Amino acid sequence: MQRDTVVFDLIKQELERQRHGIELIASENFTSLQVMQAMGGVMTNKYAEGYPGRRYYAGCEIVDQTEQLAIDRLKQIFNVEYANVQPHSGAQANAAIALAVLQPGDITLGLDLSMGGHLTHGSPVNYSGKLYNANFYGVVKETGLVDYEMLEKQARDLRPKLIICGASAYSRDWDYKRIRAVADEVGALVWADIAHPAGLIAKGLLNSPFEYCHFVSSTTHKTLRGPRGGVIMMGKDFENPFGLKDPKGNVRMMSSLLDLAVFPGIQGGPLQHVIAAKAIAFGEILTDEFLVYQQQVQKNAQAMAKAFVAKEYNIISGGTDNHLMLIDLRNKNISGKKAEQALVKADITANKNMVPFDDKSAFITSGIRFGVPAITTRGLLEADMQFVVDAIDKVLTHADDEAAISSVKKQVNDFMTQFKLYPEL
Ligand code: DSN
Repeated sequence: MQRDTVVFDLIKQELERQRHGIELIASENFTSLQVMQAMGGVMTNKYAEGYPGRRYYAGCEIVDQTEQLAIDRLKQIFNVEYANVQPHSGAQANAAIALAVLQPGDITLGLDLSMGGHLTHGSPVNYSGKLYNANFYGVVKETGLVDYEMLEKQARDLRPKLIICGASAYSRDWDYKRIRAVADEVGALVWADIAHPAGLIAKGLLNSPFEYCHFVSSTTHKTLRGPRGGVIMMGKDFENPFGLKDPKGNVRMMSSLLDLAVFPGIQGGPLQHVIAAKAIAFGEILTDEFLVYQQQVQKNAQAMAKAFVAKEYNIISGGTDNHLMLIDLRNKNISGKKAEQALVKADITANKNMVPFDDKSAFITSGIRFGVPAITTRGLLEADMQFVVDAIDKVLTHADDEAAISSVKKQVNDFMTQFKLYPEL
């Protein structure tokens, strides 16, 4: 077969884009070379429906070992009893939990998407809002912090079957204990989606949800810095309290119900090349080097937030505990959409984002979200955050000035040459 130079040229262009720019999308990161190599390896050829030791295909002896390694390492990272590493993405992990726990029409309670929540937590445009009776709590307008009183009131009024915590644009830690207390009071199960802060939780830098939340889902490619994918975990397995049944009508332990929900519930063949890459990434997470990385993520986020506040940018909640921050741009007279478009011209990549109580649509938005996991992997330190914030500020205050943006782009490209990315490629 002739080499497809068209596609490989585009892949090369994407590598150059990643090398030259400042990557601030909070959900992105750069995997290690060995994680990428595993994803491009021969395990992509293998069908392995089922789980290690109980597959529907022959020839799974080797992929059984990589999948078991991924499971064992993930359990060790978070000190948990149950892990499923097959979800193809965070959204798939979330769909499997919903399928295992909920019946159509059941009541759920999650953080509103417009307040920092996620599509899969009940948004009307997602299956989670179409199949289930989805309800929401928000954040307090004055503080930007999760409105736990509203959450408790909603829980008592609605008596949901499932309370969902976790967010994609929230810069503070969560009070899982408080959520579990009201869940126990109203007879609800609790699910934490830690897709964003998982790396910080893995290294003990944020509260752990496992003692208080029945289910925990995550992606593996954000702060965990692994391949694109999802996982489901439980601190402790349990016999489900609602008498939930498997497709044959048997009441089962939650671990069995979750496994069945992933396969055959919502997925077919697992991506064994990605699972091998997950196993490698989980091995990396177990090292002390990864602790130093996560500590730097937190330090960089705090340094960046401080530099923005000094320039009178309005960070929701006033700062950050984790790897990201959400900025309300209304006092800067620029929309999130225009800010995103101007920044990308200077090779600074970030995403527009609704802010709590936004008066603009999700396509325009009043806010922008910045995260530091990717630039921290590149090697940027606290002192470098001033350069990054100065560059962003110059672009946002000269958003219609092509010459000014082009001069920032040159500075950005020159600055990033000192931080090597995949020099082997
Ligand atoms: N979790 C979203 C993000 O934070 O970018 C993607 O689904």
